[in-house]
This record gives sequence, structure tokens and C-alpha cells, in this order.
Amino acid sequence: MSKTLIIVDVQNDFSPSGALPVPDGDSVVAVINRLMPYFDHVIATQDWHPAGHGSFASVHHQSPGEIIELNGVEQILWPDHCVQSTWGAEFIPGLTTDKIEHIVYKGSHPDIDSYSGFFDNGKQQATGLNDYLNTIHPCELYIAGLATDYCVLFTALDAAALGFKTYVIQDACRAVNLNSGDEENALNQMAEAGCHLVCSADLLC
Ligand code: VGL
Ligand code: ZN
Repeated sequence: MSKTLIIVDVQNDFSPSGALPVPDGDSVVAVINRLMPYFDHVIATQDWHPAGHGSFASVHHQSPGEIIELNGVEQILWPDHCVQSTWGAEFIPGLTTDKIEHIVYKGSHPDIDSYSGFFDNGKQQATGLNDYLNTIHPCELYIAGLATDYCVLFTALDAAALGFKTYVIQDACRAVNLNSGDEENALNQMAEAGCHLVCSADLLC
């Protein structure tokens, strides 16, 4: 069974100085760098929005955090973030990228968000990640990155639902925590879905 690390959205806009800051988000970089040599495959996702994406509060003249319906799907509005080919969409500096063999770009459709690395939020379109993983079958997945309560959560839930043995490396993830308890809630949801919650120290041996 080969081990595949999926690095979720370790991008400048999710670092504490970014447009959609995840508290302490940049600290996952060192943990992920230390883990990478232990994996057979390393894949990264990038949130990759066009300017004026439907998840941006500015487009709707509303405030970040408000909830609307976008294409029939409930959508939390965010500050403009991870616009394609801008600084905010780049990997956080210091992340070792030479082992990353494949990058999944998501959230590119103007009117639908994509928290999961596998499917958009309406489950209408696949990103190709599952097809890619099937070329290295059988593999088990280890998920790390940002943010625990959004893109890590939905990527892990889809991974488990697709039948992958899925591990979430807790200390290699950080949460937005719009509401207190969101992180804990996300961890509980992933555990209930059959994901194994582990720490990087369990893997570094
Ligand atoms: C994310 C909110 C909006 C994430 C992406 O990477 O967790 N969160 N877009
Ligand atoms: Zn986004």
C-alpha cells in the first residue's frame, strides 16, 4: 500500500498575513516539510479562483461571513482570496515543492466554490484527483494543510466516501474557526466518517 500525502491549500492568502488569514496557518509548512520524505507520493491542491469569483463577498456587495445561496448551494462569503496567478494563490514560501508530483486546481468555475480537492461544493464536477489517485492504486491518503474546518474537512470526507483509507494529520492542519468550536466540530465529523486522526510524530519513525 503506497502512502500519498495530500497538501491542501498551503497558500499565501491563508497565512496570517493573507487575505483570508488562518491563525497560525504558516506553521504547517515546517511540519509538512518534515513529513514529505516519508511519502511515496505527494500531491497538492490550490484554491484557484478567477477574479470576481462567486464566493467573494465583494461581488455581492456583502460582508465576509454572510451566507447566501450560490447556484442552489449554500455559500459562506469570503474576502477576495487565491485569485489565479497572484501572490495570494502561491504556495507559502518555505514549503518544499520538489516532491509535489501533481497539483489540483479547484474553485476555478466562477459560480461554484470547491472546498474539497475531489468535487465542487455542488458535487457536479470532479477535479480529476480521484482519477489521478486511481493510477497509483492502491494507496492510502494522509491529509494536511488549510483549513481544517473547510478544505481539509471536505477533502477528507470525500476521500473516505470514495473508499480511501484516510488519515488526517492534526498538527499539520490549522482551522479558520469563524465560530469557536469549528475546528473541534470538523475533527469530530472526520472521525465519524471513518478518517483516522493522527499526529505527525506518529508518522516520523
Ligand atoms: C478555503 C475558504 C474559502 C480553504 C478556501 O482552503 O479552507 N476556505 N476557500
Ligand atoms: Zn476559496
